Amino acid sequence: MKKTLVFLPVFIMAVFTLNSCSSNKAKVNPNPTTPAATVSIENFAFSPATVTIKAGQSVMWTNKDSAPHTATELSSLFDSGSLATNQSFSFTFHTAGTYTYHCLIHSMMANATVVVTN
Ligand SMILES: [Cu+2]
Repeated sequence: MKKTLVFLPVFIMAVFTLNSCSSNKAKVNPNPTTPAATVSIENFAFSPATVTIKAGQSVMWTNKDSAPHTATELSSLFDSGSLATNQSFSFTFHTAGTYTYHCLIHSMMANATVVVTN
């Protein structure tokens, strides 16, 4: 008997939490699905090897090779995982800086960078 009464206040709290979250969203990028820069992974290279964006914008990588590749930041800030042919990966950068990344599968695919400015 007592157990059923416990769940009601929890349910009411959950509804209130959901409502208060949706009304107070920070809008950094009004359309995060549109990347500010795109990088092709082609012929075992990142092209272009350096892209420059602003904080809050995103970069999209697309693998154009038949071999799988990754786009992996050196300290694992982002990691696409293994991308098959024509698969894409996007990442949004919130902090200015220079981010160096490589492909985990092919060691010669190194020293590509994303430059994020304020
Ligand atoms: Cu690779």
